[in-house]
Amino acid sequence: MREVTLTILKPDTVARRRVGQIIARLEEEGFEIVAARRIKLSEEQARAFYAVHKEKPFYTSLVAFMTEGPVWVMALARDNAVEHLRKVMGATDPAKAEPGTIRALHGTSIERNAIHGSDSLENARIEVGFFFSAADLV
Ligand code: 3AN
Repeated sequence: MREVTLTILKPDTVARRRVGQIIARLEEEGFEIVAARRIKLSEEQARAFYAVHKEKPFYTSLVAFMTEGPVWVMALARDNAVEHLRKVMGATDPAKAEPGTIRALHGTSIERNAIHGSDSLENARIEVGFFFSAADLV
């Protein structure tokens, strides 16, 4: 089934000029970029986006990292998009991610792990809606 999921190319990816390489990989994997925007998350946006983690010890640091510089937010379409993106991203900790995955290739720590991907279809709908309106998804 064709699904739309949300990815964020995180501040580490933008700062290290890895955006092009990662977009090329996503297109090779069959994703269509149906919306994309470069933004700098406000602290309020980052806190809201990661609200599920607000009790975690890494929450404050995560919000600081996600707001330290610009990111690319993108809506990606493909069959089975949610699960396939998670597979291509690899595990949260780049040191434990399968070789060849985006996090293994481009992540540098469990926090600075290059890319975000929605973890369920329900969350994908919420997260795409966080950044894009229906009219943006062309
Ligand atoms: P994923 O992004 O693989 O779904 P989550 O949802 O558990 O992982 O975590 C959200 C983000 O929080 C991660 N992408 C990473 O940047 C950061 N994070 C997760 N676990 C840790 C941790 N133990 N220490 C620091 N940062 C973490």
